[in-house]
Amino acid sequence: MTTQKITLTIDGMSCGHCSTMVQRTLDAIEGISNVSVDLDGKQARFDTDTPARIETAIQQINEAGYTASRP
Ligand SMILES: [Cu+2]
Repeated sequence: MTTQKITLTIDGMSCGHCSTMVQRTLDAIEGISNVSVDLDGKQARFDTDTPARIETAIQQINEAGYTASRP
């Protein structure tokens, strides 16, 4: 399988706590690796070789109280 580098736009993060929450949410999803969250840039990046995990990531971030979308 091919590893894809994914970038999501994350709205609603206002402090380090928020970016930590998004980081932990993504780290907890199986099939996602190399997570990094950019608070100022309003972005989260990760690698996955399972395209379905992108939707999982968006859903979990939204459930955590932020708004994720693909740019
Ligand atoms: Cu916050």
